[in-house]
Amino acid sequence: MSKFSEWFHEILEEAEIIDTRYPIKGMHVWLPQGFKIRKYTLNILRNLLDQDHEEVLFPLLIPEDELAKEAIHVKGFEDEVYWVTHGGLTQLNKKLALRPTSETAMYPMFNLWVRSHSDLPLKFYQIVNTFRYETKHTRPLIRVREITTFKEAHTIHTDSEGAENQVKDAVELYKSFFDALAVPYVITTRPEWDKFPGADYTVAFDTLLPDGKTLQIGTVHNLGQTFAHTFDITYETESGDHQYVYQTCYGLSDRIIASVIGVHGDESGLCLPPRVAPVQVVIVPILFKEGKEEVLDFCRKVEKKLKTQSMRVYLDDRDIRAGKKFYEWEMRGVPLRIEIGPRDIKNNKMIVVSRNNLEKKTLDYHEETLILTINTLLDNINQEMKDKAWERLKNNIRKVKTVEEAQEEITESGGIIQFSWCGKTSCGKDLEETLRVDLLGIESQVEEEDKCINCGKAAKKTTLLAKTY
Ligand code: PR8
Repeated sequence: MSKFSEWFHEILEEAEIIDTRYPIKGMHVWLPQGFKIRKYTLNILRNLLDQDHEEVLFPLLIPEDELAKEAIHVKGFEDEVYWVTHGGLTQLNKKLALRPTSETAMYPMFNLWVRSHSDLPLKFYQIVNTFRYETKHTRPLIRVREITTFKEAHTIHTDSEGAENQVKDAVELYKSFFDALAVPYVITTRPEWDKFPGADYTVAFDTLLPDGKTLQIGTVHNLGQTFAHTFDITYETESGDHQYVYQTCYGLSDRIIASVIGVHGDESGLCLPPRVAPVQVVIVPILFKEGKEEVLDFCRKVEKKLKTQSMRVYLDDRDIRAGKKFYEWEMRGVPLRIEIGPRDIKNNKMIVVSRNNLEKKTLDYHEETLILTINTLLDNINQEMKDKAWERLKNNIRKVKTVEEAQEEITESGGIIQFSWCGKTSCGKDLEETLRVDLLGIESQVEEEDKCINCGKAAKKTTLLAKTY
């Protein structure tokens, strides 16, 4: 197990995010602290989606014949489906699948819902659990068999341009979402052999974890008309013809939480972006025998004041050493700590410590401007976390000109390798095998003509590869 992997498992336990002792492999329990981080993360996501999507909720079970209808899709998932075969002691006539994703649950209903061009576009999403019998090594939040936080959006359009534009919109939406979490990413079009089963193409977001491996944290799929044909989803055009729709879908999972934890954490533990931290500000009174009540009263006043702005504040007045409290709140990733002692009250001062860099500052205390001061500090923390994470990602993308160079970089530094590729499947797969990595995909068109690092033929694409989770 790598050092990061160990750190990750330990912090999930120590910060009470997930309990991994549930007796089914790949299925875990969200603990209250983890559940809160998840809730605030989903609040950001819902706010973004609700601007032009409708939230819905479909059943968990999918009849076998519906799941089997779309041949390419079912082929992609056949090894991963859990089946319900019995109701009590009675064997079911028709097996029921636990959704691995909900295309085949939703699209038979879309067949009933979509009538006229004037109904379109339609944009739905749901946040549900899905089940995938993963055979690769499972890891909490990263590769699970019950994905507890599966956000899936599904859209329907009259023409291919509509679907194409929706892919771009979804990419923008995910950018805003990951920016709010201060999580950096690379965006690529996945190679043919790694696209979503049934999609025309797949665009993916990957982030880099501290051990130099990338984690796919979001995907956007252009489904074209494949599912529309399979599920006979048509609309009446203005002139009265019937046309098949165009569709997209895009998904996120528990990995969004894994990325927040993995990207920002450090040797002191979690480091949470203010917007998703269950406690954003902790107040620690510095108590001496004398003047104890006065300090506590003052701290309560500060707590009350900050709470009026619905800031998530906690006054830690437990009767234990302040140092122990600092250690604990740092481990839990609370973005800002305020320390107030008797001398500070006398001098109209307070000490603030930012979790992201553990820097300590003494500030003037003014009741009127307290909220503004704290909000500014939280905003700065978010920005600093974002800058630092982006810098680390950028510093770990290395351009190579030869396969040997790629090999060297991957072995010595890990991270993401940028190179030129002719675009042929055979060359791409060759590289994956030789280097024991995954091709993340095509980043952009190379401006100048270049040569494929594998076959030496003309290359029109810059591509990224990495060791992946
Ligand atoms: C779709 N259909 O399903 P996708 N554990 C954690 N995260 C996972 C796992 C797992 N076992 N498997 C996949 N993910 C489309 C889009 C509806 C919505 C993550 O797409 O199969 C992937 O990293 O690409 C991906 O980002 C997301 O779930 C969506 O899965």
